[in-house]
Amino acid sequence: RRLVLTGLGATSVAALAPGALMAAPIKPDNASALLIIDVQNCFLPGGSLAVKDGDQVIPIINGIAKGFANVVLTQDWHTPGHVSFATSHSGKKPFETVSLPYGKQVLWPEHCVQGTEGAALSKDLSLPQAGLIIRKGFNKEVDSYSAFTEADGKTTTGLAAYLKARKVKRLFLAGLATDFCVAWSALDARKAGFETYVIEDACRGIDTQGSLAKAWADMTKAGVKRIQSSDIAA
Ligand code: VGL
Ligand code: ZN
Repeated sequence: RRLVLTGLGATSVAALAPGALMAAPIKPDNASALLIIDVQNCFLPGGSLAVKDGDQVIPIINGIAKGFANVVLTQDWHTPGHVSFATSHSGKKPFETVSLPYGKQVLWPEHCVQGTEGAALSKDLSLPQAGLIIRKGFNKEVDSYSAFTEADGKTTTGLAAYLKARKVKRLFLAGLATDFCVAWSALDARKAGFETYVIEDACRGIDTQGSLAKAWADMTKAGVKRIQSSDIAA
């Protein structure tokens, strides 16, 4: 037997109840956590590694966070002379790459140096319930885009164990930058077994040498769910 589906024309779609074709909103529960990546002055307009429109994520993040009991933030936290800085490699300019023992490293302008104003979290974030701030990239010879594992692929920050101890199963990510610290954190969240959502409009990317498209392709392949802040129940 054949099942024949008749097409729904534009008129009949419009006649459906409002919202009938929309997925149910996602409601954060006690097993959900919001992970806010690197909303620090260096990545905001005027900062040394400013992400275009990076400040636009702040009101979106503040809004979403109201629905989450569990909130964790990260802070990029480099030593002076960090290996990820172009100034640490003679003859190299920002956005060029070098080969390091753990692989290819993009070189950046100096940013998020420990204890500086540039490394501070934005004062416009409103996340009073946040329970943990995880610092990363403090090993001078190893970068750490990911909130979970340093770029050597093995040194853990302890974040997965913390979240598991707190019975978190679902992670929602937002912040800066989509194609580096957000993407690497989301990929590691999948590796650690979390159901993982990246809230696209609550992130902004750097997009150097095709990095933004590649990041989304890698995340999609790894089962990361790409959502918008409007998909989360208010
Ligand atoms: C980041 C480049 C260098 C990020 C951190 O937060 O995405 N990007 N350090
Ligand atoms: Zn960094």
